[in-house]
Amino acid sequence: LPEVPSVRPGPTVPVLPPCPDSPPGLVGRLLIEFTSPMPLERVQRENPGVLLGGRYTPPDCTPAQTVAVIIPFRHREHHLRYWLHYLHPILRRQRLRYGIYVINQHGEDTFNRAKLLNVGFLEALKEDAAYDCFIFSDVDLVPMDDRNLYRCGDQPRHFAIAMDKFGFRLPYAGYFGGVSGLSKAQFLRINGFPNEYWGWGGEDDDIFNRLSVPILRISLTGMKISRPDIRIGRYRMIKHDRDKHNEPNPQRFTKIQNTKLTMKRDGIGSVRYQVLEVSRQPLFTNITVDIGRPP
Ligand code: UDH
Repeated sequence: LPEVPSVRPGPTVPVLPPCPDSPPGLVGRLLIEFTSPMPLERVQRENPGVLLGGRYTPPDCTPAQTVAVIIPFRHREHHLRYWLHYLHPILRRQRLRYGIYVINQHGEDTFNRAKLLNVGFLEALKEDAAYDCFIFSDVDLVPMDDRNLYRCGDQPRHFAIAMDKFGFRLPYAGYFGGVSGLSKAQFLRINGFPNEYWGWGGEDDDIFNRLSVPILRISLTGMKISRPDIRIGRYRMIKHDRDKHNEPNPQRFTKIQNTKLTMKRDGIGSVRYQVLEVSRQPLFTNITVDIGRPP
């Protein structure tokens, strides 16, 4: 018979109850504005419970998931301050165990949002293998309702469905931009995101296509995107001009026709990059990365 390991009596650790499905203490609709200046010191002062690197664990319950929030980034420090100011209290009220990862593209070559998101997925997992839910958020999008819960479900989730700039509607049925969430398993099932969309546009449609293609040839097991109620999935976008080095990508229209073919070779399995710096700030982890340039 195998030997039964002896259990040493240790100090008793109080076991917290599971966090409730509907967190108490949510406030619903929020007032969001981007006019008053937002010093980082103020945001830090307002969020003493957030640990170095932007990590947080609810003190009173055990969450079912561990959520990594991944933000594609370059030269948007003033947006990030508003984002942190609004999102930390919201995520806390939502009783999430989470970490914030700002994936900062090094240099001035063409921006590549989806590749940065792939990097964020891998780097967050390197830091904490417990992450099982990934929320991908643009830095300029703030939810107007804290009932829009930043967690993963049995289907991929699109959160930013009613943005002010689109008249609080989906711009088109297959829109998957702005803020989305996938479990680790859902993300891996579609080989992550494309690495080959340089410049603005198309990468979110490619992700939508990846999620929508049948997974098995014989049956329609493509995933079905889940969305919040249109009254709850409302967002304010911080107004800005087009960034330098993120011009609309003229190849995007033809590329999104070919997702079914390209997704097998282009994705999380083929992403190449070099991390230049990981810096744990009080409210987020900054990862500066060289992701190369368009061919
Ligand atoms: N991003 C950066 N830096 C950049 C480019 C993009 O951080 O230089 C990130 C950021 O998280 C941003 C996201 O990528 O929220 C998406 O890029 P975007 O904000 O440029 O895309 P969006 O569709 O705007 O929101 C397009 C330009 C609209 C110009 C309209 C002028 N009236």
